[in-house]
Amino acid sequence: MDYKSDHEKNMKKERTFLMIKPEGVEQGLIGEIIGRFERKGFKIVAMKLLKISREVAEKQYEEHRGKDFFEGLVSYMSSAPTVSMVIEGENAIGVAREMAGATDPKLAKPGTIRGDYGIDIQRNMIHASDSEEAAKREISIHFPDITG
Ligand code: 3AN
Repeated sequence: MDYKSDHEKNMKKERTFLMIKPEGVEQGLIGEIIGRFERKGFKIVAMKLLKISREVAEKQYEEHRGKDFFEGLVSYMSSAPTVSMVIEGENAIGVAREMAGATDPKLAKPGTIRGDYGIDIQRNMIHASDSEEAAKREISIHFPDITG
């Protein structure tokens, strides 16, 4: 007999990958952004602040290779420090995407990170993995040594 409610059955403990983009670090919004995820109940399981290499930025955005914004995006993401982290919690992938908001800050709702702080479609403050597969792939790119 399964006594879980439908709501509970739809909950799934997940890990997702987040990155605070250069403008977030530059504007002193690291604490504000991380705080949102902590207050939502997510646990930070890995985190680092560094200027990523161009190679890592290319791997991160591999699916966009060939698009007109790819070159600008990888140059930008490897131009200044970013904060990479892995968070864990119920439905972390979908919830973090909702908290990030629409890709274009002009269209992102107030109350979302991009809606509140995003500057433009490239400088949209945060990256959040868009699927289970992407989360796995991105965690392994940025945290190859993660255990537990
Ligand atoms: P999301 O980050 O919301 O999943 P994607 O996967 O479509 O959005 O795009 C990845 C990243 O590429 C975005 N976060 C943004 O920084 C950048 N990007 C997307 N579309 C454009 C665009 N038209 N011009 C410049 N940068 C873009």
